[in-house]
Amino acid sequence: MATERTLSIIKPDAVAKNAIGEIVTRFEKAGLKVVAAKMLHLDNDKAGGFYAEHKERPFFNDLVGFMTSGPVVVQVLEGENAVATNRDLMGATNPKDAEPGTIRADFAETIDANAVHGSDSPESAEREISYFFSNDEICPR
Ligand code: RTP
Ligand code: MG
Repeated sequence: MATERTLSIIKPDAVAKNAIGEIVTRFEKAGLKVVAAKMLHLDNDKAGGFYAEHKERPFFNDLVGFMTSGPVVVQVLEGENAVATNRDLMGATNPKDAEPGTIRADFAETIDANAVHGSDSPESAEREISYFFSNDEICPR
């Protein structure tokens, strides 16, 4: 299996809960390495552009409002099967449906404020990584 990269965002609710470290620990314990990281306070254009695929959905404005409500931590995670590994660690979109022990089950209460984002395919990962990081901001190790 080839090494893969995925984009993770620790969302404003989890940052506000002071859970950055606990969430990163889960990535590291699962064998994912942080190869790029930055903290940002997204504006409407940056958050809306990131979630452009959901532009026509009824929840789009709430999603952008939430993602701009406070700082986020954006990271590139690298490892075997990184996209699927991260999605498994995250749990279902709605924390009420998330398996016990997943990040969303443990740190989130609602579908709107659900603690983390993770790329949903290797193709999305490539696009999302370049949306936030230039090549010289990524440090393979
Ligand atoms: P994400 O992109 O943030 O990792 O979440 P996801 O793949 O699990 O879910 P996605 O379908 O991409 O939706 C993006 C975010 O929009 C909000 N959402 N609300 N009210 C709703 O029915 C609804 N559906 C999605 C969630 O906050 C979700 O994380
Ligand atoms: Mg998604």
